[in-house]
Amino acid sequence: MKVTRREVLKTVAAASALAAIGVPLTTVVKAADNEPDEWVKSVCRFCGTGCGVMVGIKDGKCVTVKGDPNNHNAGFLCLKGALMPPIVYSKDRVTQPYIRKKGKLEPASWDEAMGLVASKFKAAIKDHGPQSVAYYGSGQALTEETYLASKIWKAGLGSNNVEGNPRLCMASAVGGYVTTFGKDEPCGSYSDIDAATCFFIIGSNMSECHPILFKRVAARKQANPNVKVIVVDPRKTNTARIADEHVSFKPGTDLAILNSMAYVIIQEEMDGQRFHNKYVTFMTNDKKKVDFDAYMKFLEDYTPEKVEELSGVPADQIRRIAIMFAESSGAMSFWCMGLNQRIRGVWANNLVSNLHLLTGQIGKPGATPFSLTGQPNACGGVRDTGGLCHLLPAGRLIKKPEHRAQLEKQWGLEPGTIAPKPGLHTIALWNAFSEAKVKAVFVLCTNPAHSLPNANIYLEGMKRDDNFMVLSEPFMDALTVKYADVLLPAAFWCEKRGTYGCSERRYSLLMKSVEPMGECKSDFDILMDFARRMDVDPKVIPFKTVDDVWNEWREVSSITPYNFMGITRARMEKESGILWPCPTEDHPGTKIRYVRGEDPNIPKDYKNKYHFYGKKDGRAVIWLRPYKGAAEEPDAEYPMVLTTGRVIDHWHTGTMTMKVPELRRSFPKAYVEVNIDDAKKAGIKNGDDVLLETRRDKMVFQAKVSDVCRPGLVFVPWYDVNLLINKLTLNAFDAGSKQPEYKICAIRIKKV
Ligand SMILES: Nc1nc2c(c(=O)[nH]1)N[C@H]1C(S)=C(S)[C@@H](COP(=O)(O)OP(=O)(O)OC[C@H]3O[C@@H](n4cnc5c(=O)[nH]c(N)nc54)[C@H](O)[C@@H]3O)O[C@H]1N2
Ligand SMILES: Nc1nc2c(c(=O)[nH]1)N[C@H]1C(S)=C(S)[C@@H](COP(=O)(O)OP(=O)(O)OC[C@H]3O[C@@H](n4cnc5c(=O)[nH]c(N)nc54)[C@H](O)[C@@H]3O)O[C@H]1N2
Ligand code: SF4
Ligand SMILES: [Mo]
Repeated sequence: MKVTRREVLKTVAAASALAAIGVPLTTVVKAADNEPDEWVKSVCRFCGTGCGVMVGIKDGKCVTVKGDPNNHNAGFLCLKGALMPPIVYSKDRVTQPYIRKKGKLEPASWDEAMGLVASKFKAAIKDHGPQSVAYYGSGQALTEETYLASKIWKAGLGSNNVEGNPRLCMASAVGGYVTTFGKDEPCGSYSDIDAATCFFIIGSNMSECHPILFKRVAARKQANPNVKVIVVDPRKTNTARIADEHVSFKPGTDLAILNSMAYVIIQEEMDGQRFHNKYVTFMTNDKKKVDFDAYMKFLEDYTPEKVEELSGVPADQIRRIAIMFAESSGAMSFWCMGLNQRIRGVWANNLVSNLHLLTGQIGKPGATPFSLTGQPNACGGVRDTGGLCHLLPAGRLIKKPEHRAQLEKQWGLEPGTIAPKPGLHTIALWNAFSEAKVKAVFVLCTNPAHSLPNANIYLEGMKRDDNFMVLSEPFMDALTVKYADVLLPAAFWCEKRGTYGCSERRYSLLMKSVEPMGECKSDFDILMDFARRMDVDPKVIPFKTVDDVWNEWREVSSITPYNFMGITRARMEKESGILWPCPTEDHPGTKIRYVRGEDPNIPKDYKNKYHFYGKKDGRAVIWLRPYKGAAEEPDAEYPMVLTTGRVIDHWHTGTMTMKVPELRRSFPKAYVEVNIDDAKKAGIKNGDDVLLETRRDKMVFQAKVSDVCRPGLVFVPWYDVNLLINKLTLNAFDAGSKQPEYKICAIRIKKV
C-alpha cells in the first residue's frame, strides 16, 4: 500500500480551513501522488456520493488510488476511498469455489459448484414452480450485473423474486419521488450545492456518510456567510456541528415537524402561490384531490405549539427554520436513512418535497429536494434498471400490462413472457426462505446474515437443510459465508468493468485495471454461466460482454424519459460521468429535470416553464400526510429508543473497511452511545459495560457517554460482526415501500 495515513494527512492542508467550522480533518483528503506505471479511470466502490478515482497500477497490481480531478469530486476522496488497495489483496479473499459438505465448506471446481447450483434451482422450479427461486442483489453490483440478473429471473426463469439491499435503503425514497412527481430519482444535481443558500439536512449524517458532498456543502457555507444550514436529527452528529439550527426531537416525530413548517410558511404568507396554483395538486392519504383551503385546514393540527408538545422542539425554533427555508433564495434538502428506514418512510419523503412544492423552491439552481442515495449503484443498477420485485427497467411496473408488453417487444420475446404478479419484497422473501417456501436463493454482493433486521429469524432460516443459498462474495469472513451452501469467488472492484450511477443520476465507468485473483470471476460472468446452465432462452441473454448489456440498456431506456442513448461507452471512457436523461451523443447531460430548456423530455415550445410529466396532469402532488408514530414506541417495560447507523470509517458489515489497519484502528469495536443525563441516572460511566435489551434479544456493549444522543435515545453502529445489533432491531416495514424501520425500536439499558 502506497498511501499511508501520514502521507494522506500531509496532503490535507487544503482542508484545514474546513476544520475551523467543525468538519473533521479525516473527511477531506487528497491522495498522495505516487507514481505507478499507469492510471486507470474508475469510481470509488463505497458510498452513493460516487467519487471518481484513478487506480494506480504497478506490475499488474493495484497499488494506489487518487481522486479523479475531472469527476464531480474534483480530485478529493475521503479515507475509505483513498485506502481501497489493500482490501483487494487481503488474505481473506475467496479465490476458488466451495461447496458445503457435512456442514463444512469444501473446495470445489467451478463446474462442480455451478453444476450443483443449477441442479438445485432446476429442482426447485420443477417441484415448486418459478416462485420458489429468488435473486437477492445489491446497490453495489454493477449496473450491467443487476440488469442481467433481473432479466434472467424475470424473462428467463419466470420469477419476479428479484430483490436486494436497496429495499433496506432507498425504497422509501423511490416511493416518495414516485408518489410526489410520478417518476423516481432526484430532479436536481450536486451543482445545486454551489447555488443554494439554505441547506435543510434531515435524517442524514452527511459528514460521515457522504463526506465529499458534505465538504462541498461546508465549502459553500464558508465562502458565503449568508448560507444557512439546518440539521434535523435526534443526534448531535458531526453534520450538526456546522448547523445554524440543530433541531433535536423525539425520534419519529419529524413528520409533525415538517407539517408544522408548512403551517408556518402559509401563516407567514411565504408560500409560492403562483407556483402551487399552477403546478401542484393537493391530495389526501386516500388519494382524493382537495383544494388549498383543505390543506390549510389539515395543517391546523400542526401548529408549532402543538408540535412542540409532541416532538420536544421549541415552537420558536420550528418558526425560525420554516422561515429560513422559505425566505432563502435557494433551499436544498438532503435526507437519507433517518427518513427512509421508517414505517412512515414514504410519507416522510413526501413531506420534505411538500415544502419545496409549497414554496416553489424547485427547479432553479440551488432549490431542490435531493434524496441522498446510500450505495454507489443503488440509483444506477437497481432503481433505474428495475432490480426490484415490482419493477422493470426505466421505471416500468410489472403490474402494468402495457409496461410488460412494451418491454417484451423491446427484448424480442413472446408476449406473456414476464409473469404479471410482482415477486416477494425483501422481508417477505427472507420470511419465505426461512420457512423453506422459497427453496433456492442466489445472493450476490450483499451480506444479508449481517444486514437484515431482527436477524435471529433469518439466521435460523439460513441454517435449514431444506433450502439452498448460493453466495457470490470476495471475502471469506463475511457472515453470510457461514450459511452459504455454495460459495463463489467474486472478482472485486478494480478486477472488472461496468458502470455505477450515483445519487445525482450521474453514470461513470469503472474500467478493469487488474486481472481477478485466483479463480475469481466477475458477477457478470457468473450470472451468464448460471443462465446457460439453467437453459435460459439464448434470446434472453444475447450478450458476450458487459458492454453488450450496457448497449441493450441504452436502447431499452431510449423510448422512456430515462433515455441513456447519448451515454455511449466511447463517451464514458473519455468523460468522467454523465447525467441522464441524455438522448444524443452531443447532449451534455441533464442537471435539472421537469424544467423547459433544461430537461430534454420537455418540448422547447412547451407552454409552461415546469412540466411534471410523470403525472398525467403534469402537476406534482402535495400530500396531506398525517403524523403517525413508530411501529414500536417506548413504554414502561422498554422506556428508551434504540437507533442504529454508521460511522465515517466503516462500510456497512465491515468486510472491506475492517481490513484496512488505519480504519480498523479508528473504530475497532461497536459501542453504545448514551446521553450524559441518562448515563448519570443509570450510573453508567464512559467505558462501562451496558446491557441492551429489546423484545428480540439482548447484548452487552461498551458505553460512550456524550451529548450526541438526546436523552431517551441510544445509538449503536452496526458494522461489528461480533456485536450483531441486528439481533435486537425490528423488522416492521413501511406499508408502501416495504422498507424496514431500522431507525426506531424500544429498548431498555442497564449497567452490568
Ligand atoms: N461511512 C459510511 N458511509 C456510508 C455508508 C457506510 O456504511 N459508512 N453507507 C452508505 C449507505 S448504503 C447509506 S444508506 C447511507 C446512510 O447514510 P445516513 O442515513 O446519513 O446514515 P445513518 O447513520 O444510517 O443515519 C442517519 C441519521 O439518521 C438519524 N435518525 C435516527 N432516527 C431518526 C428520526 O426519527 N428522524 C430523523 N430525521 N433522523 C433520525 C440518526 O441519528 C443518524 O444520524 O450512508 C452511505 N454512506
Ligand atoms: N441495523 C442496521 N442495519 C442495516 C442498516 C442500518 O442502518 N442499520 N442499513 C441497511 C442499508 S441502508 C443497507 S444498504 C444494507 C447493506 O447491507 P449489505 O449489503 O449486507 O452490507 P455490505 O457490507 O455492503 O455487503 C456487501 C457484501 O458484498 C461483498 N462484495 C464487495 N464487492 C463485491 C463484488 O464485486 N461482488 C460480490 N459478489 N460481492 C462483493 C462485500 O464483501 C460484502 O460482504 O444494510 C441495511 N442494514
Ligand atoms: S465520499 Fe463516498 S464515494 Fe467519495 S471517496 Fe468517500 S466513500 Fe468514496
Ligand atoms: Mo443503504
